[in-house]
Amino acid sequence: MSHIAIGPSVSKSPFYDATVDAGATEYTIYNHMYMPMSYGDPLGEYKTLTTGVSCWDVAAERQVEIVGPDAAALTQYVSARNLGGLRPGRARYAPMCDHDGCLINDPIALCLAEDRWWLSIADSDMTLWVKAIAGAKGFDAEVFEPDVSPLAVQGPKADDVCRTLFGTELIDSIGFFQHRFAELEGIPLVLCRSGWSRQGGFELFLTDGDRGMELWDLVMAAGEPQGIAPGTPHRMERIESGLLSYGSDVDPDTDPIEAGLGPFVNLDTEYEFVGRQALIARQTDPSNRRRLVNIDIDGPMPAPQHSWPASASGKPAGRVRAATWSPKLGHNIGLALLSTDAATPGTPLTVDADDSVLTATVSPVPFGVSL
Ligand code: THG
Repeated sequence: MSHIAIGPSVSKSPFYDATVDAGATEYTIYNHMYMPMSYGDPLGEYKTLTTGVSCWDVAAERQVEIVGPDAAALTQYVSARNLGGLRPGRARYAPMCDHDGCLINDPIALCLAEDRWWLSIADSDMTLWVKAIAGAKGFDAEVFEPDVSPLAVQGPKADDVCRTLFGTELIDSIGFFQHRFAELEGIPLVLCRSGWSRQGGFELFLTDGDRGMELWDLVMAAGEPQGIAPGTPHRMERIESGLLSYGSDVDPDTDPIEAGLGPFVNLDTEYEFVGRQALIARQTDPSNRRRLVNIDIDGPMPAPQHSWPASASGKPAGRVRAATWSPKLGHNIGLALLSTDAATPGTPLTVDADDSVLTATVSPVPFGVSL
C-alpha cells in the first residue's frame, strides 16, 4: 500500500506530538498542515462530543491577520457579510467570495481591536488573496499569517472544563462568538466561545506556538473529572448539525446562497465588497442555480471518498458532496448540491456510489434546523 509522505511542505501543528501520543489514527491536510481526523473510534468520539467534552487540535484553522489604519475597511471589502458594528471582542461568521460571486472561504472574522482583525479560515489560501486585494486596491494594512493555533474544547461539558481553567466569572461573561485575551499559567491565548460543532464550547487560540504541548496537557488535566478525551471535528455531528465544510460540500462554481449561507450574506449594502455585483447578477439568473440540501439515504453505503453523481427522474441532478451514518437518525444522511428543480423536499434520487447504486430522498428541512 502507498502512503502520503510526511515532508516539510506540510507543517505540524504545535499540538501535533500530543495528538500522536494520544493515538490519532487519521490526519488530513488542511491549510498545508496536518490535522487529526480520527482517533479510531468514530462512534465513541461522537458520543464523547455530544454527551461529554472533547479536545481538538484545529491549529490548521489558520488566521489571516489584518493590521493597520485600513484593517476594518479591508476586512469588510473581502467579506460578503456586513461587519458593521462588530466591536473588539466580537466575531461574526463571514463568507468570502471571488469576483464571480463564488464562495472561496467561510471564515469567522474576529475583531481584536479597531485596527486589528483575524479571519479564522477554512481550507484555502486566503492570506495570499487578502494580500493581493490589499495591494491591488491600495489598502493601508499589513496582511500576514500570525503564530496562532486554535485548540477547541467542545461538548456539553466544555464550559465546566473551561471554568476550571479560566474561572467561572470569565467563562460565564463570554457570549457566543465573543472573545477575550487571556492567559493560562503564562501561556498567551485568545479565548472565544466558538467551534465547529453545535455542542457548545470554546476555542483557545494559542498565540505562542512553542507552548502547544503545555496547553494541551493543561486542558486534558483540567477535563479529567468530565472525562475529556481527544477528538476531532466530527463528520457525523457536523452534517447532522448543518455546518458547512467549505472544502467538501461545494465546488468552485458555488455561491454562498447556493451553499445555504444566505443568512450570512448581505447584498443590500451601500458599500462594495468583492463579488457583490456578480452575486446580485447570479440571483437574477435562476436558470443554472443549484442548492445544497440534506438528503436521507436508504440502506447501507460505502464510505465516500469523493462526491457521487445523483440523478432525479433519470436526469443528472447534481452530486452528493458528503455522506455519513447519523447516530441521531439511525440511517445514512448526506449533503447534495442539486439543481433547484431536483432540490425540492421529497424528490427521490438515484446515487451512483462507486460500485453500488443507492436511493435517497431530499429532506424537508436542513438538518441543522430540524434535529
Ligand atoms: N473555528 C475557527 N475557524 C474555523 C472554523 C471554526 N475555520 C474553518 C471553519 N471552521 C469555518 N467554517 C465555519 C462554519 C460554521 C461556523 C463556524 C465556522 C459556525 N456557524 C454557526 C451556524 O452556522 O449556526 C454560527 C453562525 C453565526 O451565528 O454567525 O459556527 O469552527 N476558529
